[in-house]
Amino acid sequence: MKFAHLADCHLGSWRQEELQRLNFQSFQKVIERCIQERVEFILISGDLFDSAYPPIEILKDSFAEFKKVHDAGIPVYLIAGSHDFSASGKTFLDVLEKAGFCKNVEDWEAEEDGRIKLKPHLHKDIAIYGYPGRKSGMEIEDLRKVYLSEMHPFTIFMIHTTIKDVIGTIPMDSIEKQKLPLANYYAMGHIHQPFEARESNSYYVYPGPTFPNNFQELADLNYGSFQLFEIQNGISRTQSIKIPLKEIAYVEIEIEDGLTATQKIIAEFDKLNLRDKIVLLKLKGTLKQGKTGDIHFNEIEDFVKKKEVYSFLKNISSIKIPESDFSTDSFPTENVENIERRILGEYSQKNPGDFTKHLPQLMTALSIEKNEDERSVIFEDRLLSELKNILKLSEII
Ligand SMILES: [Mn+2]
Repeated sequence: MKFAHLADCHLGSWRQEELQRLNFQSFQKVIERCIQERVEFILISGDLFDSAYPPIEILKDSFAEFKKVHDAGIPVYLIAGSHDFSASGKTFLDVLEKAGFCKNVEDWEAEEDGRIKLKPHLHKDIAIYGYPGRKSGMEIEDLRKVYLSEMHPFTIFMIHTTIKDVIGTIPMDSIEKQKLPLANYYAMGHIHQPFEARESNSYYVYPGPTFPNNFQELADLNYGSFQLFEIQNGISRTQSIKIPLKEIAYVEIEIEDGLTATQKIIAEFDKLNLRDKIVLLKLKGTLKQGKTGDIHFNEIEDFVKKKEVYSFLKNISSIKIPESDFSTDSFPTENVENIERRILGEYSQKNPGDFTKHLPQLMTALSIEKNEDERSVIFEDRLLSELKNILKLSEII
């Protein structure tokens, strides 16, 4: 018995066209490899798409890949992640399932005593259970109440969440793996980093994203990956498979002067062979003179283009400016999500009440955009049903 486990494909996530393409190619390679390896089935542990309503182009290409898997006779079992989840329960994963290209294995029942009973999907004598991810780690509370309805010779539990072992000391919501119901293989997603642990008869696996999703992940992981699991003559083993596509050139430069930084960076790049590589420029240091605005990034971009780079990304978030010079046009050192979370936290403290707990979900729901070609009524319906769900209103005018 052999199966493949992937997660966090985030199809449609990159803004840069060439990285978007690479993200998809990496997914294609994974699918190709799964077919070559003649796996018995494929597990996708959430965040297949970067949003619940991916762009048409991405859908078109994704469906073509799922068709290949389908024609090869390989079933795909999946759950929604924190990105392709929607409170209304309507996502493109449903469309994929209706087309017969996958089976969403989330199946549960809330019981009167507050416990959540999961029901398996059976693949021969293998039981596959699944519980979806939620925005902002909201699935963690639920997972503490979850139990599996039946015992099977081999049990797989698909979840999109954070287990404590993987984050170490980082203060972040997580669940202890001992709190999860007993299974043989925990097919996990959400943490964008390959991770594998074995304890007696259980494997805990994060396969890592099928392609890195941002500057830092490109720097840390270089490539995408997925996991293969095999049992042969009673012996089980797992293997992380890397998908190398383009070489990464990570260049860290310390600058002190915004006015001369452009030349310094270009001189540094001039020494390197950057051809067909993904170039990651990380700037750090404290500016004693000039501003980050004085760095001519367009000049730098023109230069690396001449060196035929595949893609060029920069990160200036580690540059410090002396405090006296601090002005509002400086760059943000904190990401938007963190700022929002902090402001919401402060607001909730000043305004205690039941409503505030809905705010993070409401903000996410209200940030959805009308799709191109989507009729306004349908968009409104989609929006309202999300809101109704969050606020648990059965009637809304
Ligand atoms: Mn993810």
